[in-house]
Amino acid sequence: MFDSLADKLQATLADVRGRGTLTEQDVTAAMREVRLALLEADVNFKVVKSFTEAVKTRALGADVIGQLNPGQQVVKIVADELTELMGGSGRELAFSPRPPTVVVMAGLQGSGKTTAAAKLARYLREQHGSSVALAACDVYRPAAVEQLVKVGAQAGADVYEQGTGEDPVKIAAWARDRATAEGKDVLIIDTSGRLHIDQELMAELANIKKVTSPHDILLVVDAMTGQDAVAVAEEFAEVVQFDGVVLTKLDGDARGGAALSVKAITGKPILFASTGEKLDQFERFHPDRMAQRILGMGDVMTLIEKAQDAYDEDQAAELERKLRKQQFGLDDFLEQLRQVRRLGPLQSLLGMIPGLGNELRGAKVDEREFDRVQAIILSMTPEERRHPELIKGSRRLRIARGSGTNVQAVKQLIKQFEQMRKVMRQVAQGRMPDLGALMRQSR
Ligand SMILES: Nc1nc2c(ncn2[C@@H]2O[C@H](COP(=O)(O)OP(=O)(O)OP(=O)(O)O)[C@@H](O)[C@H]2O)c(=O)[nH]1
Ligand SMILES: [Mg+2]
Repeated sequence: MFDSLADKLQATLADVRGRGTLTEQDVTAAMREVRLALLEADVNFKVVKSFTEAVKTRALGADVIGQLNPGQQVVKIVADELTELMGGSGRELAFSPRPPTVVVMAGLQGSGKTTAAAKLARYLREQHGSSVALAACDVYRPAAVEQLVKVGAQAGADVYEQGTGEDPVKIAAWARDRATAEGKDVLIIDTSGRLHIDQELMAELANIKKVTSPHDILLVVDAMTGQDAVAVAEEFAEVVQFDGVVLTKLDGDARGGAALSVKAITGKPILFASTGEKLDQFERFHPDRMAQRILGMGDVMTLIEKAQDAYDEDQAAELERKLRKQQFGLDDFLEQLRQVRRLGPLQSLLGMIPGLGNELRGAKVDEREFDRVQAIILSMTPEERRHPELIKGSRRLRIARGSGTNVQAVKQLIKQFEQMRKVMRQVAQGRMPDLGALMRQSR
């Protein structure tokens, strides 16, 4: 996502970043490029104008602070302003002290409301341990109730439904009472969408709001529709007070215009971002991390969180013990690779590592490489896996044959392993490894 914007901004700012001194002309020229990049990304022109003006004013007025040179300062100002533009520090759902917390999902037809409702339910269950119920208040589309029942079950949430014969406002009120009676922490109400905003839809939403007193009304916005999405959000904001935005289909949005404009135009923050059809492709939206991702500063926090989710703490402790005793072998290496694999496609992970992202984004990661590595390690004896330094000459040949690879591949793998072990020792000793240097070495 945001690929072309990211490339353009990074190119412009790479130029500025390296400079020791910056003149007003330099800043003006850089801002012209930034302006073009944002407009091409389909960011609302008013937003672009105030954004570049804010950056320019701050850049020209800035004193030389701390360790940063003027070029680096401009980059930092752009990052700060991008963060502000997307909502500053970001926010969570407004949990009610008296459960159930009620959340209403609203939005145009096909924006992703039903999917997002189930994703949010799953997220709340996993991240907050909440018990969640979903209310089926879309009675107009024939298959809408079944769809919610299906995704709700996948998300581990109860679905409260009364088929399609009942009035949605009545269903909402009934669902609220039932969620209270059953002691649910959160009730998420799925509503129907329309092709356009119409009075009927708005009246229905207003009535659902009246009978359920929701703590958050979330507007679900399809990022792929760019400026249209923002216009819709603006119209909604005029008629129904919503509290925050769920941005969907970011995976199909190469430009990023909606993400960058919606907060500035509606004044409402983006709470969550959806990046695919699967239920786990959903995360809290962090403006600061998104800004850093756009500027190629990586997204280490998201990466760390993903890693923590997939990581078993006992295994981590065991690993640390082995590292300390210098017993980290190829079996452990293989286990690490398997862990990383569980995080998701390598391609998407690479984009989150600072400095690597941009460089490697175009490169194709070959997932089959993993299978090769696995085959090689599994062709070794347990002794060899513990002491890879034993692997020479005839052993190397045997392993290559056993794994259906060649001697060169075995050599390469052991070299990579040694490098990884070195890095891990540094990390265990509290030193930050130089990832950039490591990548250059291993090519
Ligand atoms: N690629 C991608 N597809 C998504 C995402 N979110 C939803 N979809 C797909 O978009 C389509 C519409 O999603 P729904 O959740 O049914 O949308 P809705 O707003 O409930 O639609 P209506 O109930 O008809 O108004 C489905 O095919 C989803 O799988 C996303 O983040 N990425
Ligand atoms: Mg729906």
